[in-house]
Amino acid sequence: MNGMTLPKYSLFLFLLAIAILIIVVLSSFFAQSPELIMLSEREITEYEGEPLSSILDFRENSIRGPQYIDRESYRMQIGGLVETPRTYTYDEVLAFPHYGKVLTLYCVEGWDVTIFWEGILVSDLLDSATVQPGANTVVFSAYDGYSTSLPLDYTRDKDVLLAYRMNNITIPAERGYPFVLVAEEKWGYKWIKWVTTIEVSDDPGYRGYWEERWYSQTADITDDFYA
Ligand SMILES: Nc1nc2c(c(=O)[nH]1)N[C@H]1C(S)=C(S)[C@@H](COP(=O)(O)O)O[C@H]1N2
Ligand SMILES: [Mo]
Repeated sequence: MNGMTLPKYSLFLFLLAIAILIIVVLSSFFAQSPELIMLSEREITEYEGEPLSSILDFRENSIRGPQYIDRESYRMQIGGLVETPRTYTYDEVLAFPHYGKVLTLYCVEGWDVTIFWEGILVSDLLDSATVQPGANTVVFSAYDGYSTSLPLDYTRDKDVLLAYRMNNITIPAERGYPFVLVAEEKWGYKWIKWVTTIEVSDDPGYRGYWEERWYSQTADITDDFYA
C-alpha cells in the first residue's frame, strides 16, 4: 500500500513546488521596482536668502511668439571660425559641466526679473569645437529667426551660460526651451531664447534682430539701449 501512495504523494509535492516556483517567478517579474512618479516641479522663490522673481514675471514679447521645440529632433550647431564644427543633441549639450548663478534680466521696456539660472558654459561648447585664431565675435541664432552677437572675450570673461533650467525647473517653452543665453550685464534683447546655432566670427559688426533696428550693439545695461 505504501508503495502505491508514496509516488502519488511525492508527485503532488513536486507539482506544488513547481506551482510555487512559477508564482514566485511571475510575481517577482510583475513586482519589479515600482514605477517612478514625478511630482510636479516646483519653482523656488529665493536662493540663499536672495529673493527671486517668478518665471511668470516675464512679459512675452518675442518677435514671433513662443516656439515649441521638440527635444528629440533638437540640434545645437557650432560653426564658423572653428577647427571642428559640432552638432549636439539636447543630451549631449547637457553632458557638459553644469554651473549656476543668480542674475537679473533687464528688458528695455522697463521691467526686470531676477532668476536662478543653471546651464553650461558657452566657452566649454566653443572649446569643444576649437576656436580659430583671429576670431573675436560669437553670433547666436534661434529657432524663430532671431539673432544677436557678443564679443568672444565677454563670453569667456563673464562665464556666459546657456541655461537649461531657471528657478530649479526646466526652462518652459515660452521662456526659451531648450536653451537661453544668460547675457550678464546686457539688455534683455541679448538673452536669446531657443538658441540653435552658435557661429564664431571675426566680424564684431554683426548686428542681430534688434541691433539691426538700431538698438545698441554693446547693450550694456549701464548705457542707453537706443544708440
Ligand atoms: N529667440 C528670441 N529670443 C529672444 C527674444 C525674441 O524675440 N526671440 N526677445 C528678447 C527680449 S527683447 C527679451 S527682453 C528677452 C525676454 O523676453 P521674454 O519676456 O519674451 O521671455 O528675450 C530675448 N530673447
Ligand atoms: Mo526686451
